[in-house]
Parts: sequence; C-alpha cells; structure tokens
Amino acid sequence: MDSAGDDKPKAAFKKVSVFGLGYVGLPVSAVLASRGVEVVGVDVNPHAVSMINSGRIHIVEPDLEMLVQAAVSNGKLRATLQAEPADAFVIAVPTPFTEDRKPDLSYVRKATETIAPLLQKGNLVILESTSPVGTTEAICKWIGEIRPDLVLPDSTREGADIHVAHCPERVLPGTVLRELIYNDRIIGGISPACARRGGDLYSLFVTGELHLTTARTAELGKLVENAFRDVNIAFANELSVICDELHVNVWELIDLANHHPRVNILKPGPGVGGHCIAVDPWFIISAVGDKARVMHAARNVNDAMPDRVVAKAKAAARKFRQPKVACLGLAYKPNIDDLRESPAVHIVETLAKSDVGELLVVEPNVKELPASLHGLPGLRKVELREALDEADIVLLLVDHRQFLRIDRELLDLKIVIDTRGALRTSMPEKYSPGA
Ligand code: SAJ
Repeated sequence: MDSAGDDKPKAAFKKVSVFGLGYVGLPVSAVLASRGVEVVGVDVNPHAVSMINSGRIHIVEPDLEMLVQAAVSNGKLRATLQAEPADAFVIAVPTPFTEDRKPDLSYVRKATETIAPLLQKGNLVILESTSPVGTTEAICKWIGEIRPDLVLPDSTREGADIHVAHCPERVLPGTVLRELIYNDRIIGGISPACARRGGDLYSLFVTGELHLTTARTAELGKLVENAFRDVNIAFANELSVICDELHVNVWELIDLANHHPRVNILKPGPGVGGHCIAVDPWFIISAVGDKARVMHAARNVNDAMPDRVVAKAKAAARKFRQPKVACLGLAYKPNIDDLRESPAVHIVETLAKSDVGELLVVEPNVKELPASLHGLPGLRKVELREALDEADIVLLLVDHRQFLRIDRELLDLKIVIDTRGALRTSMPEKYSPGA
C-alpha cells in the first residue's frame, strides 16, 4: 500500500487548488466550494481572476454565476494568479493540439511544475484535462525531476508520499453543473491507492458512480468517448453527402431508419466544432498512426463538411445578381455562446473572403462578431427579422431555439440551405387505417 493511502480515517480535503478556471475548472471549483471545501482557483488570466473574485464569471454557462457568487461571498472560493499549498491539486488546463495535430502538453507541464514545489506528503494531484495516454505518468516524472525528495507512486511500488490520478472531465457545455454532479466518472490511478484517493475527492460532489481503473485506461477511455461520437457524427455527415447525390431527403431517411430498434443515427451538420470532439481523436491517431483507420476517416469526413456548405452557398448565390445571404448562427452548437473551432464561423469567413455577396450574420448568443470576422467586406451582424426580410438565401448553420421558431412563410421565395434540418416542415407520413 502507498503510505499516503494508509491514512485511516481518511484525511479530509480541507483545501483544494484548481488550476485553470475555464469551462471545466471553474464549475469544479464552485461545486467543491459549495460542499464546504476551501477552494483556491489558479489562472494565468488576470481578467478571469478579478471577475471571479467579484462574484462574476468570464464564460457563459447556465447557473454557474449564481454558484460562483455564493461561494465567493461565503469565503469558500477565491481566485489567484499565484499558486499556494493545498491538500489536493486539480489540473484543468487546456490540452490543444499543434499545427501538425500532435498533443500540446505545455499547459499541463507548466501547471505540474508550479504545483511540484508546493507538494507535501499525503497530497493528491488530479489531472482532469483530456490528455493523451501516458500523460499522468509524465506528470509523475515531471514532479520527480523537481522533487527528488518525494517517493512517487507507480503501478508496482508500495509506499508513495503523494497520490496522482486522472479523472477526465465529461461535462457537456450548456448543462455542465448537472453533468458534473450526476455523471458517472472514471478515475485512473498511477496505483490502485491513487485511484481510491481520487475517489475520496470526487465523492464529495459526484452522485454518479465512480469507477476506478489505471491512469492509462482512464486517459484512453476519455479519448475513445469523444472519438466514438466523432465517428457516429461522421456516419450521419457521410449519409447527407450520399443523400445529396441520390436525391433523397436525409432528415426523412434518418427519422425512418431510427425507427429500427437497434439503429440510432445522429444528426448531420456543417461540421464538428468545439474544442473536444474535433481534437481528441487526433490524440489517438497521432499515437498509433494507421491502426486508427476508422477514426482517421471520420475526422476527414467531418472536416470536409464546412467546405461542402460553402460550395452549396456559392452555387445558390450565383443565381442572383447581388445576393444577400442570411447566415443564421455562429456558435459551434445550439443555444450556447461558444464560438471556438465553430464550423459556422469558418463558413461565414470563407464566404466573406470569396465575395459571394452581402452576408447578414445572426447570432443571438453573442454581442460582437469574433475577431476573425471583424472588418470583412460585405458582412454585418443583424437581428433575425432584418436578415429574414432582406435575404435571398437563408443559410442555417446552428439550430438555436430562436431559429426553430421562424415563421416558415417568411422563407417563401427564398433559397433555404438548412444544414441542421431545423427548418423542415414535412415529416414522414404515418399510415392510419381509413385515412
Ligand atoms: N454534432 C453534430 N451532430 C450530432 C451531434 C453533434 O453535428 O448529432 C456536432 C455539434 O454541432 C458540435 C459537435 O458535434 O459542433 C460537438 O458537439 P457535442 O454536443 O457532440 O459535444 P461537445 O463537444 O459539446 O462535448 C463533448 C461531449 N462528449 C460526448 O458526448 C462523448 C462531452 O461529454 C465532453 O465532456 C466534451 O466533449 C469534452 O469536453 O470532451
């Protein structure tokens, strides 16, 4: 047994430090604080730190601000630029990929190197960030380089001074607080004692089941969850391409096929956005190369979707002398403000740069256009009604709830390119006897 895991009764987590106060780290901090733990959130962004300390948040996530405000005002949560000692450290920093689609672990390494000098016997280090297989082991190695005095855990050795585990985040933007509490979690330890100590921390706020395993299995598990979704979305996207070719309505086809008891086809769209599903499969592909052929093909299918939409919009625009195109939605998915890696932004930017005509951009969830669309000729942000009144072509890119309610009569005489099946009017007819 690790000596750090032998404490009976288990040492309480009086103080937890969370590194990275973004879409994952801030909700984790607020929920832990709401359970009475003293939480210190560390971030490199002074703006985020000062907003949080005044009880406000720098991201959009339902109910989160209320929770942060309560935690800050009762003194359980504070944000800082400067790391300090704690009983547990949670790393929730970004793990992007490089230009050549290799994982960029520089933020994880920087956080580890900041934590290492502060570590005391009995401490727990948790990696929450989605990471390639081997990252949790690398964290141990980096700690060891800075703290040769500590006995570090490994899968074979007994008697470590600290615990290190991976508990990959699983939350869905838009419903983060609910998923943070109710979702089951995988906790992968460098040793079994590390996994159990991780369980002690997450049992403070997770009501779903906590499944203990090795760090490598937890790492691959998280990547596989997102790769699975990516492959399934690619199937739907490929189907939309096939249906265009064969003149079949893809939405009707999917509705019908999904009536089979063992078929559940996802929705086609203009591409896969966000900072997870379009990134994580590369962490597997870059590790094993052509062993991940299905995942690789799925990435290529999904990445090709935005350019298909651009081609369709250009073909429609050629039918008008001075086309006006209403571009509905910029976010990477419905009813959120997150524009990161959004296919809609890429499509609008490409259309503007290829001078297809006037672009009337509608995005109800953000006040300003993103930097990549600033100053592009012929492009302006407008309200939905103005866009629908003026446009010759309606290009629906995101199925925000406001767009589902569009009066279909306003679309008469316009060319509609509905990449999300949100403006459909007809559903497959059901047989009813005597009708
Ligand atoms: N999409 C489609 N068709 C669909 C479903 C999604 O085109 O049928 C598109 C969306 O429009 C969006 C992209 O895929 O552009 C991703 O959206 P999403 O809702 O599938 O997932 P994310 O990226 O918001 O969150 C995912 C979740 N992973 C899984 O569902 C397996 C979440 O649980 C993870 O915590 C998150 O990635 C993450 O942070 O890794």
